[in-house]
Amino acid sequence: LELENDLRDALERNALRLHYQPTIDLDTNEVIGFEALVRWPHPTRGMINPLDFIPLAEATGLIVPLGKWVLHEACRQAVEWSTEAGGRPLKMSVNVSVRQFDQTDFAETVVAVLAETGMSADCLCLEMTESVLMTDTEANLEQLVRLKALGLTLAIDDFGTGYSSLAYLRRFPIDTLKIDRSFVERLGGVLTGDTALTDTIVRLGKSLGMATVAEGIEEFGQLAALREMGCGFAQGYYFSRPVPAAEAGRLFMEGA
Ligand code: G
Ligand code: G
Ligand code: MN
Ligand code: NA
Repeated sequence: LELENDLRDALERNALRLHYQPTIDLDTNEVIGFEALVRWPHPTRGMINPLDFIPLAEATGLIVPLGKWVLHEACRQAVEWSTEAGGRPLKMSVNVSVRQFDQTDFAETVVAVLAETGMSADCLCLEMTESVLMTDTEANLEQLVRLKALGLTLAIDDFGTGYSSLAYLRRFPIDTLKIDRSFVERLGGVLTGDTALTDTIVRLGKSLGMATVAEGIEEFGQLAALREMGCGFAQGYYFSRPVPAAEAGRLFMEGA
């Protein structure tokens, strides 16, 4: 309860921060954008990892205002960097919880944030886990269709770790598969199947006309294997950890 009050307080005092991890285009090797990842610098407990407060925020409903803050700040920052770079487009990815999708006015919230920040819809990607697709309700589908109609990119995060069937992939207007890092991790492995699963996901994405983003690349060998497979985009410590805004801005200006 104390942590819940602290989090509420941090949100009200604008004390949360975003870190940004670059997304690399594997064709050009350029930084084309970032994934925004929330951080909580706690006054006495130090930096609290999202894994230690997102579940609390979800359980208490705080994720709704918190998620809106993240969306707003990420869009505001994207517009600022893009403007500083002479209008070079920047793709910003934001993680969205099921609890946020469950809000009937979620699409309106997104529209409002785009208007407030001047962010172009086609520069924003919303990442959701397969759990959103597993909640196979009409309301959910309608929500995704409305978001898609705004011109946003919709991505499935941690793809391959949930239970979404291929049928769901056709039913929902998904643009991008983010290949979970557990698959990427095994790319250096020697066991049969270590590369086959990743290869299959990349092919699946291609055949459905979806972009593929590999997560968690840490070694050159993994990068080389993914390039060979034709994976389009990449993130991971090999390129950069999630970094504070000032550093991310420099990475974007340098382009690499
Ligand atoms: O940033 P890593 O640094 O530790 O993130 C851990 C987990 O927290 C990831 O699964 C990531 O998707 C999630 N996460 C990070 N930022 C956000 C956010 O703003 N909203 C939601 N819903 N999840 C987030
Ligand atoms: O679930 P999601 O993909 O949003 O989670 C992003 C999480 O993955 C963040 O915690 C981020 O710090 C972490 N991450 C990003 N790149 C790497 C990597 O190369 N290796 C590892 N181990 N974690 C990574
Ligand atoms: Mn993510
Ligand atoms: Na992920």
